[in-house]
Amino acid sequence: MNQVTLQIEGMSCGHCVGQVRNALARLDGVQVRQVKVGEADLSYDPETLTLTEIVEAVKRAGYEVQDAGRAA
Ligand SMILES: [Cu+2]
Repeated sequence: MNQVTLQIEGMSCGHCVGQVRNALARLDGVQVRQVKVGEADLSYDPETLTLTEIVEAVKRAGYEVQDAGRAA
């Protein structure tokens, strides 16, 4: 599993957090670790899906990923 932290633009409240969490949790191969306003920590299986697909899922939920850096 790869760990990644997404910096997400457009989130402002608990509703946004729920939307992003749901969008991520629906993806096969993704384990959501923490979602807060502006940021999502997750693990994903690179053999199941790519980081690009994860970013696209966040976009479809209505938010922009500013940065998808590897977590330390
Ligand atoms: Cu909101």
